[in-house]
Amino acid sequence: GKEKWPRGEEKVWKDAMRDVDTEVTSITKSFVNHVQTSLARQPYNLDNLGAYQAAALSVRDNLLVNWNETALQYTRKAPKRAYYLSLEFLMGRTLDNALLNLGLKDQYSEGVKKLGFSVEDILDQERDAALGNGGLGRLAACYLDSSASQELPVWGYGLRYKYGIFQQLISPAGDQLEAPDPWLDNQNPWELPRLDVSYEIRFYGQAERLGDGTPRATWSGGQEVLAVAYDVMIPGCYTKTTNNLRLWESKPKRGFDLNSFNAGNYEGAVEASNSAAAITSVLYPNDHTTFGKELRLKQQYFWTAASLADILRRFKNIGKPITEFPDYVAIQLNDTHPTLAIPELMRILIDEEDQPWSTAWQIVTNTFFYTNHTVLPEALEKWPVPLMEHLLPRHMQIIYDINLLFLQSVEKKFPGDRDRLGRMSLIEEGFPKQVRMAYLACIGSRKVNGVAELHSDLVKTTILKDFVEFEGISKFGNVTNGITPRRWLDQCNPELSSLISSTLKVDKAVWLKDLTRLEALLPFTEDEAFRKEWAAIKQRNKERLAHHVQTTLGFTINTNAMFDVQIKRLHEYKRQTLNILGVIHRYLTLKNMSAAEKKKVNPRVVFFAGKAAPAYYIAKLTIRLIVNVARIINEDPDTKDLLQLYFLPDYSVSLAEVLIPASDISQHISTAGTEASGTSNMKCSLTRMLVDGANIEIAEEVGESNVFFFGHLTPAVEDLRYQHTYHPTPIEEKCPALANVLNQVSAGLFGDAHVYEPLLNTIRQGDHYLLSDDFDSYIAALAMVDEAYLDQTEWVKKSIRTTAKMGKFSSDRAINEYAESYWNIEAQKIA
Ligand code: CJB
Repeated sequence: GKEKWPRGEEKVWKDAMRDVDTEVTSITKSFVNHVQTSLARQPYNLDNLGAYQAAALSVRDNLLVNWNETALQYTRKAPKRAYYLSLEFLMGRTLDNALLNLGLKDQYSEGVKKLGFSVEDILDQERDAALGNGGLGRLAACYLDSSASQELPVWGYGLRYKYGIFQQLISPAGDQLEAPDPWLDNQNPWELPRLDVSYEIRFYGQAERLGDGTPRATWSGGQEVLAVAYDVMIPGCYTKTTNNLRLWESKPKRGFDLNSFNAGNYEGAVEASNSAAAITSVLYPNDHTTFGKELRLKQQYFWTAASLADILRRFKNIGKPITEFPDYVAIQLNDTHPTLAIPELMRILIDEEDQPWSTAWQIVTNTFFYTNHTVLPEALEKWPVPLMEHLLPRHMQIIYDINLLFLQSVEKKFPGDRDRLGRMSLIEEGFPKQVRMAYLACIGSRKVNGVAELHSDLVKTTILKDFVEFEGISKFGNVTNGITPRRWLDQCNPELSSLISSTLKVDKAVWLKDLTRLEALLPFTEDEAFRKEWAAIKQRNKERLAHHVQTTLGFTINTNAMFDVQIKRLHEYKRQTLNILGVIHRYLTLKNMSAAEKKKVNPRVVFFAGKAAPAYYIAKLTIRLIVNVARIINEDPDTKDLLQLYFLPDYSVSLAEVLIPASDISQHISTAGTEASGTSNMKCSLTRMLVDGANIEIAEEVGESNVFFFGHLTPAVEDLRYQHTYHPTPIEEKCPALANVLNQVSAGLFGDAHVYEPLLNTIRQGDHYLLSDDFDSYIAALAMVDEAYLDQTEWVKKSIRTTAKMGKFSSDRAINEYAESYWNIEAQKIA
């Protein structure tokens, strides 16, 4: 039938349009006003997308008032500020988060309902801002939320990629396919273009030392492009503080080369313009890998140079001498991606501000802070010297100068230790020579930290060991990661949030900003009514996920089963392969069970979600195996009531928001010592895991009885790898259960007999990630989980206890540690 227009109550529409003084709220008026003016749409036939845009613009008006107020006060009071430089910000959606932080969700829900819309449908129209790959990018987003919520003067700086992380599709054969993510196609109401804020950024050209006894040089020629600012509002939770995330877009300095055009060369005329625009066109979809790609290096310089120019301009407005720069500015380097900021600030101070070398170095090393996010060797950035010399000739000179002085001081402290000099040099010998960015970030920073206790210890004892010996231990610290409880509890699990508020009799405005308050839930583990409600909410969240999967993928999920999730980037070190081989083991075991035995089995649904880097062949093969195992076992009448398996395509922040509240157990099963921290382990309330990353600290907090450990520990890893290389034991002998699973896959139980050999061979030969060492203990841990789940009362108690003790893992705690121990900045009350 025909839809009724207008939707909702006609009188409300009319009153709002006429702007007469009725009960129509200001929210309704501003919504309708945006429909008519900003969107130029007929109010009477507005669709959900239009309604989303109108709601977003109306909420944005609220944010802008606070955002201006915040900026004004920062300018007036000129407190020390911190800047978070990250090549990735995995923001997800904004509208729901903004409504909750502003405390306006109920009013908006009510308002749009009268106009004929449901707030859920409207929220669902928003596309994720997916300007990141995984944990590192999501951490940056959580830190922005916490900075604003803790009223700290922190801005983010990043790139405005036209295409975010690719959309993941699964082919009929089970392979990952990548499609572009044109997230800006529907316009983005959350950004403000600042065409007035732009900087010229140079590449290539010639650098010439003045040779006048100063360290100065000139840098000229080459290519110049423009960096244009786009600002994204970052609202704090129940506070006026609304910070800024400034994203740079590249543009040609001159849109069009008129000379070429007049000479009949149209292509030449647009070429320069295209190559400038290409710099911010796409997010590199790699995780934990480095590629020596010129365009990636261009991105890094473009972004750090624009951000520094902007920061410097703001500092100069205060009117203080340049030597006081570190008293007003702290810059956090999120991994090594922004390390070029170090030679860039040196260049500005020396060539443009005419500072002596030692003063410049003093300023630099008091301004920057460096966070390392991984000790995996393949992830440590190195740039070929010839590429650097070509693209950034002046910076390469400066890096050589930094290195010379640095090695001289090492030689002074450790006279004659040639090996040490070679190990510590910023330049790695070889063909070609390469610049070691982690070392440059380390020596150019005031402090260096890892992201969990275990990981920070590894940083100090492995990759930066020589630097600890040279610079002293006090420069090296730890800030254990955290997650924002606003998005990962209040927003994605609203029923649990209100149960907590009503049980604690504390407003969420309080406990959401001091998550240690959750400890007061502990006594309620003994309250049966509370436990029932807790379990009922979990059940409804499982049904919500099942509904989502049903409507998007057409699968029917057994919601009476335990939901077991592994949701993260696909990587060999994260061992999704161990998980899928464990699922196959379970399947084979079930196939051999009698009907009576099966009665005692607890049904389980295993979910995988995550993207693989497009060029990561083994990771993609793992996805293919998961998809094809799912096809067989979900159709097998012998087992399908007891075991289901799903690979949910296109993992994203928004999908995580549905998956996480529905999970009974989550898997964090990386090889010991390889996962720096992990953050999904903090998002899922009950976790099973290995002694790795932040999991140890989680177990310390929540108690070992509430987690499931298995496998070898970090100190054993090196020895085991040595054994694999020099005294390998055949898998048949070492781990018959695993050998059997591998053989079944090889034999074609899941089709494509030959296809999986390269994946299986990573285990049969070398087994760098120690699957064969940990498999038996992993299976035993899974059995313990089954056992524990049978006692539902105890299980729910575990879940409550775990949640109650997760306070430490709020990103508010983490950001306050950075603010106090690193940046030395203070909260600013915005009146
Ligand atoms: N991480 O997401 C990435 N990408 C990298 O290239 C290197 C590390 C992750 O960073 C997270 C935030 O610190 C950590 O929780 C996670 O363990 C690490 O793999």
